[in-house]
Amino acid sequence: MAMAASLGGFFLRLATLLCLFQFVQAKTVSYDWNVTWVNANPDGLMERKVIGINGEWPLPIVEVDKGDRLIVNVYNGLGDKDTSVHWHGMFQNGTNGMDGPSMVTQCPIPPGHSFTYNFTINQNGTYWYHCHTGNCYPDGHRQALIVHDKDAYFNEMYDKEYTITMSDWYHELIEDINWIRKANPTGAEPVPQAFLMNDMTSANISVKPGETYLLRLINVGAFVAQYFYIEDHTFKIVEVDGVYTDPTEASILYIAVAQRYTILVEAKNSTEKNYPIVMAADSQLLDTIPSDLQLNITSWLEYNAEAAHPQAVMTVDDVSNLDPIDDMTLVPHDRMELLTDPDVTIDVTVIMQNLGDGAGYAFLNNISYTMPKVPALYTVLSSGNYSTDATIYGEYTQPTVLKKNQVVEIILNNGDTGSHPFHLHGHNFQLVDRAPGYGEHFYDYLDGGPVAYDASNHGDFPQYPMRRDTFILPPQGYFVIRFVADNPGVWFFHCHIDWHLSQGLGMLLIEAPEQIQEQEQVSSQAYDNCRAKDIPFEGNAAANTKDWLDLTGQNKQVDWLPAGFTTKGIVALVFSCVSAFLGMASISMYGATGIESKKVETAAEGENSAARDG
Ligand SMILES: *[C@@H]1O[C@H](CO)[C@@H](O)[C@H](O)[C@H]1NC(C)=O
Ligand SMILES: *[C@@H]1O[C@H](CO)[C@@H](O)[C@H](O)[C@H]1NC(C)=O
Ligand SMILES: *[C@@H]1O[C@H](CO)[C@@H](O)[C@H](O)[C@H]1NC(C)=O
Ligand SMILES: *[C@@H]1O[C@H](CO)[C@@H](O)[C@H](O)[C@H]1NC(C)=O
Ligand SMILES: *[C@@H]1O[C@H](CO)[C@@H](O)[C@H](O)[C@H]1NC(C)=O
Ligand SMILES: *[C@@H]1O[C@H](CO)[C@@H](O)[C@H](O)[C@H]1NC(C)=O
Ligand SMILES: *[C@@H]1O[C@H](CO)[C@@H](O)[C@H](O)[C@H]1NC(C)=O
Ligand SMILES: *[C@@H]1O[C@H](CO)[C@@H](O)[C@H](O)[C@H]1NC(C)=O
Ligand SMILES: *[C@@H]1O[C@H](CO)[C@@H](O)[C@H](O)[C@H]1NC(C)=O
Ligand SMILES: [Cu+2]
Repeated sequence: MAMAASLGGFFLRLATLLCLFQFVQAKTVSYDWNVTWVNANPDGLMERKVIGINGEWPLPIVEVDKGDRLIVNVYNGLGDKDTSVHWHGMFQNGTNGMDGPSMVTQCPIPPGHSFTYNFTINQNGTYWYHCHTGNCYPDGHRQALIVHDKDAYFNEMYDKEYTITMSDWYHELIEDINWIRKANPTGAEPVPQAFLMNDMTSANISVKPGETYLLRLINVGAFVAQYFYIEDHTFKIVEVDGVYTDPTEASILYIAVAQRYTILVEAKNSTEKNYPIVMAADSQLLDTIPSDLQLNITSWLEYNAEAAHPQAVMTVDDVSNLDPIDDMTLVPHDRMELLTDPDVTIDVTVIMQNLGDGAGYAFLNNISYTMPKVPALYTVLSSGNYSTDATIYGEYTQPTVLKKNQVVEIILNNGDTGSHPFHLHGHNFQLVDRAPGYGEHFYDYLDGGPVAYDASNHGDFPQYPMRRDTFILPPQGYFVIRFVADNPGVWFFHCHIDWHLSQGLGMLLIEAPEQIQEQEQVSSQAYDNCRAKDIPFEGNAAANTKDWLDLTGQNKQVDWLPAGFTTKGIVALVFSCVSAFLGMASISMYGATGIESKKVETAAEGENSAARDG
């Protein structure tokens, strides 16, 4: 929106220092952010407390040029909540400690404390920033981050650009949505009360006849994927998650939370009409659809402010019958070739299950991610020559240690009937394989059982696989991705549906820990935040600095149901008792499946649910 232009009031200070580095002009963009509660009523249905910056909400869009240094001094003025900021899609190459996820690369910023994010940006395209401490961004702490590139191949192809965010919206504060509990054994996700475009229920995107517009589309929601189209207009995709694509014609997109698409739209030559820009929620994701929930949002390509602003005519059924473009068919403009066969393969399966407290949790294999007692980056930095031993990062972060420059393949199978947009920090990755097909085939495997990837029997991989940082795992299907471990750091791989992350759907990659030790510097301010919360910043996942391999006292997931399960048992359950699984698993059913029982582990101290994702 002309939002970018109206940002002036949103921050206390924007200092712009110009310096000349060789032949490249790079500058430093600095912000002071005071993060506080403010009130907002974006859907016109209910005013509520939201997380604002410098007294304002919607939050400021961050705009930088490629090569710039971004310095954001974040002060936590919330009073009652911890915070931290993740710069989604930024590689943080050499600055792992600036990545933002609490208990992965830093301690949370406690109320009354600050953390200065400081990193250079050598990437281009459309990104976003959001809080990454427990469930915090659905309370409004998320916004676009745009990296302009004076060399972009499509710069000459448009006249003006707009940023369009899409989001689901909840009326309750996240802390009041107590949903991981026995009374919700299926783990049904909270259903939003509204959907927003640019933090409003409709927006007017003003266009002039004959001109071409660059629209940067970002789903900053917590849960729900959105279909996007503009009536009577097609468009060209030119960028996906920071990766330029060959211009690719499309008429509808399916955008999961955390994904971005940048498109070129050519305006018509006449100003007679305004055209609906439609964002329609994928209602298949919703457990229930309240009758008063408006599933779609109409904004307008506004050619003529005086003319009518008609509502979209297509129904949600029509929309879901349309065939959004399959991101695997896109071609990266830089023609990076398929990486060679992997040096390391990580093969994990998404499972939703109940634990002993009767609540629904999420697992990769048999582990529901539970945050360590020491932020994993600080474990790397304090562990000396133990850093390459995955044991020290704890059992419940499911760590994999990678060696520098290994080709890594992740095979992700879905034993669950929901789709999961998975995000990897620190990289984008090649989209090597996925099933079932996209668009109208997306839900195909729901009719049968989960289908696991078979490395000895798959279709051809693309020669120039598309790359992105958030990729959708289809219901009961799989995907295969590859990347090179050329970015030393502790990187979180997790489902970006915030509800699923808090159920434990994530794991850690510890990439080139020896190089992390060589290059990473942590500020005293960062350690002060740990001290203020009594969080240890040395030691293994159990904060043991004496015996690095002794994890006694580590944070653990809630105990299994009394019968207990082994990985083998769960996978067998998922892949053989599918119809029962589809029926969504009553607790008594587990007892009846005759799975070998396993010794129940001793209860973890403290509150497990509070220890989940930091
Ligand atoms: C942050 O904002 C709050 C509320 O306006 C104010 O009380 C506080 O002094 C501010 N703190 C800083 C460091 O700017
Ligand atoms: C940001 O990082 C650079 C490089 O490490 C350093 O020179 C600079 O002092 C830092 N600035 C702030 C405000 O921390
Ligand atoms: C868009 O334009 C219509 C017609 O002028 C107006 O009623 C509506 O308030 C505008 N919406 C916004 C968000 O400005
Ligand atoms: C970033 O921009 C440069 C220059 O325009 C381009 O060559 C490069 O391919 C872009 N990066 C990606 C990942 O698309
Ligand atoms: C608008 O008119 C120009 C010049 O006649 C033409 O090149 C262009 O294709 C037209 N645009 C559309 C969207 O019809
Ligand atoms: C939007 O939702 C309304 C009901 O909420 C429905 O009448 C209308 O057909 C829908 N439009 C689209 C484009 O899905
Ligand atoms: C790590 O280094 C210590 C001394 O610095 C040495 O005693 C120990 O054997 C080394 N451990 C490994 C696993 O190399
Ligand atoms: C990180 O930087 C190194 C050079 O310092 C480069 O080789 C590597 O490709 C970069 N990785 C990423 C993901 O940007
Ligand atoms: C998960 O399964 C592995 C392999 O069977 C086992 O070693 C590990 O203890 C299990 N972890 C949990 C948390 O049950
Ligand atoms: Cu998920």
